Amino acid sequence: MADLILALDVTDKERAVTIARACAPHIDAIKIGYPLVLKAGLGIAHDIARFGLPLIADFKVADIPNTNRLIADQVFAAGFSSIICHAFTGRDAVQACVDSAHKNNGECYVVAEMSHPGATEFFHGGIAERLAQVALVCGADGIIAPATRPERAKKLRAVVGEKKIYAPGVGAQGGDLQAITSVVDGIIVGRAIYESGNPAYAAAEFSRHCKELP
Ligand code: NUP
Repeated sequence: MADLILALDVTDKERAVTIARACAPHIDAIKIGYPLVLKAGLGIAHDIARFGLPLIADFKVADIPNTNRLIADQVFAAGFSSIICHAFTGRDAVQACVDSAHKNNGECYVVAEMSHPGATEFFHGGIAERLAQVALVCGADGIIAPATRPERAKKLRAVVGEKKIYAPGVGAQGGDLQAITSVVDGIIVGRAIYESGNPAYAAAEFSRHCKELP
């Protein structure tokens, strides 16, 4: 049993709203990031938030603490409920995001390991585990771990215990839904939903699998 989070990376505003509306009954949260916000503006957050789902800002924030705080404050003022940040910047920088999130009754998720093939270049060899530790020490609400490597998500589960793990990489990136769903708290799916001929149907199918599995 895992949540289904739609990664809404379409860049056309009207299309984004149409897909969000159609998928809303079948999903648990919507994640938007640079592709949509850079095209449609930050105000898109309000347009999407009206569907009543938690809205995750995937800006992978990675700056000095003061700038992280300024970014995070804008994200929450715009109507987002969560923010994703990087942790290689160090504890103080992550803490700034976590503090802004909690001050705004929101959540902060820390990237522990990314899902693409090149992520093994720097995230392996103990680094992802250390980044997950930073998430714990800073009181973050959870981490991002790769659906493309369920065995790595399991290793990171051992580090973060009951903190939430959200996993992107199912569908277009080749991750196996069955293998990851029992390990994490939510799967993040983009193209396999929004590029399908029928996004609402695709979302409903992913959701059915997410909720069926133990
Ligand atoms: O490690 C990560 N991998 C990843 O794909 C961390 C992410 N935040 N993402 C995001 O998840 C990525 O930017 C995209 O928004 C979504 C996956 O989309 P798709 O591959 O299902 O289309």
